[in-house]
Amino acid sequence: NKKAFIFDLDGVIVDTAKYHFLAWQKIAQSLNINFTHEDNELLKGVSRVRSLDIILGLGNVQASQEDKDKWLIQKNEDYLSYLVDMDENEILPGVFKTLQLLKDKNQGIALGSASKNARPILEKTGIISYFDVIVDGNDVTNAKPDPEVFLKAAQLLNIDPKNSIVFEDSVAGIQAANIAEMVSVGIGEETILHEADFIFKDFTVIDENFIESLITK
Ligand code: B16
Ligand code: MG
Repeated sequence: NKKAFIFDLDGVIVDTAKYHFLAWQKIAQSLNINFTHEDNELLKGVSRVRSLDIILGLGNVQASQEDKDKWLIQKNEDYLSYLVDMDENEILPGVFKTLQLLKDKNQGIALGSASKNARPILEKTGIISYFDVIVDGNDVTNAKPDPEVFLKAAQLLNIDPKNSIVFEDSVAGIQAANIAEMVSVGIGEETILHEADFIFKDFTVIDENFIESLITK
């Protein structure tokens, strides 16, 4: 029995959401827009371009394409500066164990991320070799909650969407998995991710029995 296990990146494998937040907050502050941690939930799993539009919307700010392009570059440069010192210590608890378990059980492992910075992050943290397939923000045209990123990952693994499991920390990502008719596993808070088929606070509470039940389902 071979299933596709598709992992989101930010907020599931690494806690880069905090760096995205810091970088967006600088842009928001420079535009006098109040941008809170709560607002940041809206940006999780959402593309860079769409994230900026959401922030501008919060402040009712209209901007030219030229300005937007400038802020997008600024945001990414700032974000990348937080990643310079990134190493395997930034892998969230229980992730290595889960990836190794899936490898031992000969399962398909894919990345399904909206981020255009996914590959360097996987390289720096030393886990890129676990992934049979990587689909990221450079490979898709439709952002989550569109299921394109997950469907593409399953297709590249040659596994039916119905035999695919998605680990996600964002509402948009859970919705994408549900639309694709994949099993959705929320990593984070129950109050936020209630649309998921299963919810766990992190990978330390995901045990072999649960993984085995997904494989034999
Ligand atoms: P980048 P994920 C998403 O990654 C983040 O959750 C989201 O906050 C970010 O805007 C998006 O990637 C784009 O990232 O600016 O690096 O291309 O959660 O889908 O892995
Ligand atoms: Mg995420």
